[in-house]
Amino acid sequence: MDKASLQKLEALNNQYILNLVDESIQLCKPSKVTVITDSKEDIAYVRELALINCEEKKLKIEGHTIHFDGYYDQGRDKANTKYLMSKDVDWGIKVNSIEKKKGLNEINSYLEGSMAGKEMLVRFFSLGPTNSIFSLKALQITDSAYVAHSEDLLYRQGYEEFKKLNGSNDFFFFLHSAGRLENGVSADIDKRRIYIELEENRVYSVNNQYAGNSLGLKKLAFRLAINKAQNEGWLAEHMFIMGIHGPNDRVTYFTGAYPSACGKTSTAMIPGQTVVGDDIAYLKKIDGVIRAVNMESGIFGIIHSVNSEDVPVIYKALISPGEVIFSNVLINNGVPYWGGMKKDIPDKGINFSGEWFERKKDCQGKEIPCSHKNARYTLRLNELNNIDSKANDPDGVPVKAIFYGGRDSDTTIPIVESLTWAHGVFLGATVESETTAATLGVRGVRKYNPMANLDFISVPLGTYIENHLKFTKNLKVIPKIYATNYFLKDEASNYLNSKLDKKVWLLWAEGRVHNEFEAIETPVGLIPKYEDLKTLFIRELDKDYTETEYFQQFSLRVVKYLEKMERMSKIFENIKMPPAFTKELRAQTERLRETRTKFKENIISPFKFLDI
Ligand code: SPV
Ligand code: MN
Repeated sequence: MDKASLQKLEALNNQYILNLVDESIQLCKPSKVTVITDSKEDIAYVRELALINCEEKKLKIEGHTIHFDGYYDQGRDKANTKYLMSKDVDWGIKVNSIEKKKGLNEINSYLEGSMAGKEMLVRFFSLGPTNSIFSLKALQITDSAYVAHSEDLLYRQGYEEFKKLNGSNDFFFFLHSAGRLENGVSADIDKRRIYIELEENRVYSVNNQYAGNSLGLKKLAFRLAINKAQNEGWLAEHMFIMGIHGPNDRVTYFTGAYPSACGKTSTAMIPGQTVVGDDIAYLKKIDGVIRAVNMESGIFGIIHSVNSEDVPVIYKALISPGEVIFSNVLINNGVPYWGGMKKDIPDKGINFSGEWFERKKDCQGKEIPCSHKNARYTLRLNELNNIDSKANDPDGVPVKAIFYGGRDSDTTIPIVESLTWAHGVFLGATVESETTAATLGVRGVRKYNPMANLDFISVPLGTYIENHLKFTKNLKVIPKIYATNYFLKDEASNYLNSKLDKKVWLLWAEGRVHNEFEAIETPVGLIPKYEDLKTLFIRELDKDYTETEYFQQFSLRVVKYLEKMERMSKIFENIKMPPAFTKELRAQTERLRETRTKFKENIISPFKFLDI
């Protein structure tokens, strides 16, 4: 370590940090160590280093770069992400863990000498806005300038924040090495490991580059935060935060949890609305009001299907000068291309498989698409023209409603308002979705995903849900809760809604928050009235919304719903859940059964609930 770097470390006056850096150096044996502060020069150094290291390459448009992850490193590695546990815990859900000593020995053996001949970067960040009670500090050590550069775009600088710790060890620590590289990508994928030590607030990650695995601050810090939130009585959630712009310049803040590729970012990007965050929110009760901050300050978003029609705000940022990292897309002549961009794709170029040409097959004979389904863009939120003016407010924004969205072709209606907070928690806890490209493995299987958080819940499920149930204690205003499903299909497997319809659901919910619309009570919750949707479709989308469409979308598929309840009963049978939750599940099933008996139909028209 040179003198300047050492001085930067010492200026923090924190022995824990010195120890951690020292231990990491002893273990990983880098040839050089550089400490990065919040200064412009230091941040520019990281950006340049990613180019010098060839982890990123410049593209035609100013500020744009491309990064490739290895062919087998294109999504979160769930199987090799494990908690280091010193005692057995009944999580209620399947959670990967490994005995602590054994796990530490294993990962240390992979980290041993992993930075030989490489440069170690030491970085400081703030999760959540700086100068805020929400802010958590994060120390990242990595040998990947791409990781460090991505974190510059996605998180707030925290070197100055760390000074405020006054020597305390109350921060998260992440040690990452991409491991041995071949052609610029992690070569020892069989030794890819991501081990989380909850008690120590530490994560070790090795032999990977895909950001969901390598960037400590994203899903790994999120797991640590869920655990911390649980102990301190707040919520860390897989949620966007957005400002919905209603009539008369009214802005109403919503949060929303959706499993990967279920429409989360596209909801947060709906034209006319403003975005505070698109992935992870911290929620705290302040003076009887739930307030939320985006723990990030940028977006690591799926690029597939981002085009000028469907997600114009992001598309614009992706074709304008500014700092953007593209990953795992197709590059031809310095220009990025990806699936679903609604433009002609060249028949050759460089992509995540190397030299690519149309109909290229992998070694299993599977055709390689031009861009990976989980290819991404990384950019700062302030590159977008829909960033909310309170996006960096240290006090966060007041939350008036919460959305839970699943992906389900045959059961749940497009939008429903919960009957109560506890019913809303139940709706969130019973979200189902199909698997997506953001995780490795099979796609298209219906999976249960409570609060879209199954992959990240780092406390027993029952305790996690209990934390939600009791969150309304001492609140002056209780937010409304909505469940959405943008993926409902008819019998011929056609989607019943267009991609833009979600704008109407959101504005309906916004109106509900302000008591502007009545709702129809059904056994599964409160649904919109046809006339209100008709008005909103005309106002927002200039579209004539027919009674037939309403009938198809909002009919209660009671038999399918009962099947879902059966699936849920099976799942929760062996999980220790709070009594209030079990009561909701029983009551929901009972209401559906009664309705079925009463109407004697498998699918019940929404109009039939009007005069009950
Ligand atoms: C998600 O999959 O939910 C993401 C991307 O936001 S990742 O960083 O891979 O988790
Ligand atoms: Mn996510």
